[in-house]
Amino acid sequence: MPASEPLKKTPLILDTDIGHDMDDTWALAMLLGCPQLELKLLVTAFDNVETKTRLVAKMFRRTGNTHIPIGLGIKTSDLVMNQAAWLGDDDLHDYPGVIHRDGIAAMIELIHASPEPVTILAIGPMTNLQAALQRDPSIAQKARIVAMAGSLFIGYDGKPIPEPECNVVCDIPAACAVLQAGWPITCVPLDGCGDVVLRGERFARVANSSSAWARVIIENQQAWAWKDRCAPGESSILYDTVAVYAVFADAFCHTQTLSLSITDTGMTVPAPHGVPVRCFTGWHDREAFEEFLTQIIAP
Ligand SMILES: [Ca+2]
Repeated sequence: MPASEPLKKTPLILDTDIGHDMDDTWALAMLLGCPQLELKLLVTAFDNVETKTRLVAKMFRRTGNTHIPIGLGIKTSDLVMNQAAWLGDDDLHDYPGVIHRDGIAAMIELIHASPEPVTILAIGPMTNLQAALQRDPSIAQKARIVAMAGSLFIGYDGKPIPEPECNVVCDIPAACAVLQAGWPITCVPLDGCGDVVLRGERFARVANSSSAWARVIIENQQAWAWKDRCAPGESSILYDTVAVYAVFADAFCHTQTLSLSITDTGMTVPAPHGVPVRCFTGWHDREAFEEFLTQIIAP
C-alpha cells in the first residue's frame, strides 16, 4: 500500500454491557486506540442501561470522545451496576454528545446508511441484537458479528469442561436469534479469552500511565464492586479485549470454523447441523497479545 493511502477503517457498532464486569471498559479503551477501527455508535446492553449510558458518557467526557453517539439498549432490570461508585451522581446534564433514546433504531439506521458492511462487536448478552433483528431482519445482509460468547471445550477459570457462558445464558433466545440470523459470525468463546490478565510489569505500566483511558480504567477498577476478584497489582480477566482484536486480526490466536448450536441450557456446542462460526479457540502467543493491549492502553 502506498504510504499516502490512509488506513481503511472498519466501521463498528459496539454493543456492550459495560459497568458489570471490568473487561468492557478495557475493551472500549482498546478499540478506540486501534487505528484499524472506527467506532460509529456505542449501544448499552442489559440490566439498567440508563446508568450504563451515563457511565459511558462520563468516560467519553474524560477521554475526549463525546463525538461518538451513544444509544440506549433494552433495559432488562434495575440492577445497580458494579461500577456505580465511579459514576457517582454524574448525569447527562450538559452532555455535549448525541444520545439516542432508542439505540436499536440508531443501530438499524446506521447499518443501512453505511456504504460498506458494518461490524457489530457484541460483548454482552445479545438482547439488543435480537430486538434489532425482530424489527428489521434485513440488517443481517449488511452487517457481520464479532462476539465474545460461549464455551466450547474450556469453561471459566480454565476448567477442562465447557459450561454455560454468561453472554449466552443471560439471554438464550437472543443468542439463538443472533446465531441463526444469516450474517457472518466470528466468536471468541472462553477457550480463546478466559486467561487474559495483565500482571506485573504490564499492569504496572497501565497503573502508572497518565493516559486518559488508563486513568479511567484504574479508577474504575478501584471503585468496582467486584474489585476483590483482582489480585493486588493485576487486572480482572479481560475476556472482551480479545473480541476487539478479532475484528481485525488473528495472528496471536488459533482459529477454526465450527458448526455450532445453542442448547436449552445455554451451552454452545459443535453440532453437525449447526451454523458455521469462525471461532477463536486458543492462543498462538498470548504474551504478545497482552503486550499489544498494554501498549495501546499505556502508550
Ligand atoms: Ca461484557
